Amino acid sequence: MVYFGYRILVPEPNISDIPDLETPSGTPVRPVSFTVADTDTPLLNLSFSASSADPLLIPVQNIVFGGSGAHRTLSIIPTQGRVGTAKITVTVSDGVFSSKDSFLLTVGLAPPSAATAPRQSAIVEGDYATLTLGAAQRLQELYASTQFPT
Ligand SMILES: [Ca+2]
Repeated sequence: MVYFGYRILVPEPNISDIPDLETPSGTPVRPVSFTVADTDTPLLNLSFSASSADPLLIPVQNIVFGGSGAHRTLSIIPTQGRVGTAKITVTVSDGVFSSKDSFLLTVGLAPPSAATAPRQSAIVEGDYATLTLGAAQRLQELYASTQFPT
């Protein structure tokens, strides 16, 4: 018995290189632009997916695609309070063939921000006040001033 096989040549979609990215903890990555191309599939029919090597740092549902046609964007929101580096892989599929591009996303410490002063009405003489420091992401206690004018 002879089997005849044939192969339909469908070129795979192409995705441009996405560079490694960096963002402070809990801060959305500014939308990254990339381009796609396909010689035989309408760009409208391309589908996108992403995977994260560290789903705790970068949950897959926090990777959102935007744009249209050849020009697409990628928005990523890291988990609040987590730092580290995750390999993100973006896959573009035309329904038959697919292409991937991977990059590293580094989530660093949040930039220093002004301490949030407690409401004055909450401070009692001789009592403790709590300040939230954005940079350290932790609570620090300060002794409330008892230097009242006499
Ligand atoms: Ca194609």
